Amino acid sequence: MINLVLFGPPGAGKGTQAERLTEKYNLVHLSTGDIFRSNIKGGTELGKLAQSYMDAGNLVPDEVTIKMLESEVDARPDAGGFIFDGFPRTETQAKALDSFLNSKRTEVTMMLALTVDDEELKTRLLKRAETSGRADDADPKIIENRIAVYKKETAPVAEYYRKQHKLKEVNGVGSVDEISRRLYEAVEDHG
Ligand code: B4P
Repeated sequence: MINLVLFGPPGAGKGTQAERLTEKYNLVHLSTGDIFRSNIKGGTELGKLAQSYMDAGNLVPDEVTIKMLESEVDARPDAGGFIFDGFPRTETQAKALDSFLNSKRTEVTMMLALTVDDEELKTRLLKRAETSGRADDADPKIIENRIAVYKKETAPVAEYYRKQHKLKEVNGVGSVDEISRRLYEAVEDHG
């Protein structure tokens, strides 16, 4: 079983690359951002709770996010492996994921961390705002906040996996195909 954590700042291309990795390695793709957005669209209680955090560019509280992720994993007992896209985003989430997967006698295989500079992130997100309809993409101040939250709360998660010798950093600047190739190499290098 292979379980990949796809990591990186907002707009690094996690969603874009997760689709390709999912297909290539026959994994189940779980994007916490997508799950929250579909709950917002469906008007569920979870969506109502998540919306104010997301629109402001803040993280949804750990307790809610962890519970949601675990029930998504539990709903797919036949999965051959997962790609966690946008999760974990805090050290508390990372620890919860470890103990949850351990209880299922599996573990995170590796974290693939996309590195992209701040200017490129802002350009990509503002461009996406033209078509995404996402409030968190449209306002440069909210984008700044998302990047700041990433640096303060999320970036330390990479160190958590580095200590476990599971961190692979991949240059996230270039064409989508080039980046996919770098990611496949990183996965296959692991053996
Ligand atoms: P996410 O949905 O995870 O979104 P993201 O950080 O915006 O984006 P991603 O990196 O996937 O970008 P994409 O591929 O689309 O999170 C949104 C919010 O949800 C968070 O702020 C938070 O509030 C909440 N949330 C989610 N998970 C949570 C958690 N675990 N805990 C708490 N809260 C959580 O790429 C961006 C753009 O770049 C696209 O337009 C794409 O076309 C373009 N692009 C991609 N690759 C490119 C390339 N190589 N070159 C040029 N452009 C490229």
